[in-house]
Amino acid sequence: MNAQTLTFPEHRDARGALVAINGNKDIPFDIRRVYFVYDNIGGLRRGFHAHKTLEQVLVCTSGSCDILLDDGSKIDSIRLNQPGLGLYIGTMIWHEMYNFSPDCVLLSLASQPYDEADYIRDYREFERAVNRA
Ligand code: T46
Repeated sequence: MNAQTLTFPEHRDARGALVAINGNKDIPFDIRRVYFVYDNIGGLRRGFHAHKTLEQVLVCTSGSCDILLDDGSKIDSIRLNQPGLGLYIGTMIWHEMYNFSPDCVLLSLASQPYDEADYIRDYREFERAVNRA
């Protein structure tokens, strides 16, 4: 599957903790956009799409959530629950985010600016595209 977990070192001292994520070093692309989702309603899911060209790394900087990953032939689920744990999601991976804790802040480091044309939001269209590949 074109997705994998990544770990980032935590710099902890008497003041607290710090995690640094360097584009093209700790993650396999240059970071061109950052966004985050928060105030999520625990029972509701987000996502329900795949990206044609966008690569992303998701990190729960606070709280936790689960990410469903589907490449058209295999389904996986990853729990993000530490600021030093990232999830790389490459192209053509259907993903859904769910089980948000009330304090969850889900950060995305993205390889491209926002472009709605890069989204496949219809699951049938996604299946057709990956089965053609
Ligand atoms: C993804 C998952 C993990 C913008 O205006 N700019 C942006 O950069 C983004 C990401 C979104 N938006 C607008 C578009 C919608 O009106 O924010 C609204 C919510 O976006 P969406 O419904 O796509 O949110 P999610 O949580 O379903 O998906 C987001 C990202 O869009 C997506 O790329 O992979 O998080």
